[in-house]
Amino acid sequence: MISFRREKFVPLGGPSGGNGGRGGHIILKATTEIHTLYDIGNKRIFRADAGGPGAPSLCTGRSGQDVVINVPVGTLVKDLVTGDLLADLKDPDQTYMAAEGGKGGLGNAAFKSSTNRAPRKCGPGTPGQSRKLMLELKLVADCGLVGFPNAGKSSIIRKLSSATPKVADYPFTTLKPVLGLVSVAPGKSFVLVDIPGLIEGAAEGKGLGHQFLRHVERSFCLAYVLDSSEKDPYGQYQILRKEMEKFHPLLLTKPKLIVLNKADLGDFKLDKRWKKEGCQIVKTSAITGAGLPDLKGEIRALIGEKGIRQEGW
Ligand SMILES: Nc1nc2c(ncn2[C@@H]2O[C@H](COP(=O)(O)OP(=O)(O)OP(=O)(O)O)[C@@H](O)[C@H]2O)c(=O)[nH]1
Ligand SMILES: [Mg+2]
Repeated sequence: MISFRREKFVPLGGPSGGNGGRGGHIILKATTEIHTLYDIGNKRIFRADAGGPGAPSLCTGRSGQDVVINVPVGTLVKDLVTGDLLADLKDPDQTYMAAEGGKGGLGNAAFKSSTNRAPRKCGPGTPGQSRKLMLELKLVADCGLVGFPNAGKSSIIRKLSSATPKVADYPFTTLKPVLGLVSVAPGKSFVLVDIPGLIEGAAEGKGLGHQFLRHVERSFCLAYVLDSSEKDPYGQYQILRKEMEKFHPLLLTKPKLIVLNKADLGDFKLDKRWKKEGCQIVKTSAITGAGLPDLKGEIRALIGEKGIRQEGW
């Protein structure tokens, strides 16, 4: 704004044009209230308001309203063009400045100097930032349930937590990951994640592929859920491990637990190879509930007291 103070009894009042306000920022904020990026996917362009113009009497323009985009905890922010990782929003309430609003221009009062006491110029504001970002969600759970389709992963998470993923007797019932909060003591809990089933060749795109494994990448430990009524659960376990290794070898180094589910379908002899490999085994039945308290206890022990979350997470 270019303006001059004009007032009775104040001759040569001097410049009084205020600066413009800054443009609104676009801010990403991690929240525990949502668990998917679906809503954000529907709206692809986010725009914040421009700042207001400066006004006479040294009034600065109003700032543009910031746009805060809520994203689930565990969202990675990447540059769409280069693919560089810009931020990892893994803590609740963590924020990332996705695009900064432009600065307001200077009013003529800002140009006042001892040699130019009546400047008739003002400065332009700067344009706001515009960026193309890619958001990727990697859920943050303490323990991931992995296994072949139909092994009973969803049935187990239903029994242990209040999550209610669909359970059915056909493969690939679960199509997207489901989080479940398992309480272990008053005010204390851990988070389980149920991901779609894996099959041999998932790394090459068979079944639902293996991209869901990224959701267990950050899990502290893994529970391999196997159908104990199948011919060779140990062989299945080896196949699973191979597929997981193809996704990321570090997955194999996570603390683990073997869950032989569907124990109600008959007594089975435990394969000696489990013992040889030193695998920790829990027999469960998601139908009768047998072994589930043990499973909960074992997962809790794997995670350790430090990893157990206080309520309010
Ligand atoms: N008898 C018996 N049946 C079970 C048990 N656990 C699960 N089932 C049944 O097995 C079928 C598959 O269970 P789900 O929980 O959907 O299996 P899932 O591993 O989540 O399968 P996907 O989502 O397809 O990967 C359902 O018909 C369940 O009722 C169990 O302990 N005993
Ligand atoms: Mg399932």
